[in-house]
Amino acid sequence: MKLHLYEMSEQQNIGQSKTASRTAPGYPPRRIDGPVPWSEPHDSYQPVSYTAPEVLAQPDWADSADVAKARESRPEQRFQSYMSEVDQELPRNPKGRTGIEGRGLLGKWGANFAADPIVTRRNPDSGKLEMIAIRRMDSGLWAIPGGMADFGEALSGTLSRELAEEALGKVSSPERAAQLEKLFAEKFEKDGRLVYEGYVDDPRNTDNAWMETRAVHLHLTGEDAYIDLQAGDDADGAQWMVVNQENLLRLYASHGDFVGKAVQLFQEATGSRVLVDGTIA
Ligand code: RP5
Repeated sequence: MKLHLYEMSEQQNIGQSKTASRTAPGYPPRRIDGPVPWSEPHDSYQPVSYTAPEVLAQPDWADSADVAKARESRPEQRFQSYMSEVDQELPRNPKGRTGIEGRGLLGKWGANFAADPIVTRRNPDSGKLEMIAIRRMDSGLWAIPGGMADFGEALSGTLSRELAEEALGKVSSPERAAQLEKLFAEKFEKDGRLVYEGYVDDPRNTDNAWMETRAVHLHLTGEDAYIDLQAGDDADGAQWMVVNQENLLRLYASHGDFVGKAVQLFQEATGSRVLVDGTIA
């Protein structure tokens, strides 16, 4: 019996799956395979402290090194999150210990917010489900073309901007990319479906700074499904990638889980089945 695609990942708890790569560039060794829930006793836990020099230089996307000052700069002087209440003194990773304290490469204390556009099509020749994927320069891993966002910000514009920058050639063909960005903003607004909101098991996460995202699915049909992809600034590859089990397991961070969830909802909405090799039956 052929298993349906989503059955491969539905038992996984999103945000808790172990990623292939736990190390971000420049990070010291973590010594634990986290996140390990805080509720599990660990008497000798000694995280290594690391905040990247580019974060400490405090560019406009980064907080002050003084966590109290960072909190004061937030709306209502509170750290925000799509998950549980954040500890207001020193934000603490809601999934547990990571082996590193400080902020690593992440600019914000607490949650660092992103938006992830999951754009799919049915390949007219192969009949398989495909998604827009980019290869990240930091890890060399294929990923959803997501990017940083503000907490709670309107998503359509952010999703289409990230897509244009990373996969539609905003730098190499700016006029074409601008048209597509507008088109996608309208499509996300009308047909985008929020499939996930919360923690990302990102290799940059630390005990005090972590990624959270909102992932939105958009399925393209007709002429829109033939869009050519061009890698942008932060990517050295862009492709229509077959949504099969092997590819999902290799995606960056929790991205395979997000796509699995999008596939599940797609199946429910259309009454179709997506098989393990990506075929839409
Ligand atoms: C991941 O990092 C998110 O899911 C999103 O895809 C991405 C945002 O970070 P950058 O691509 O801007 O580095 O955690």
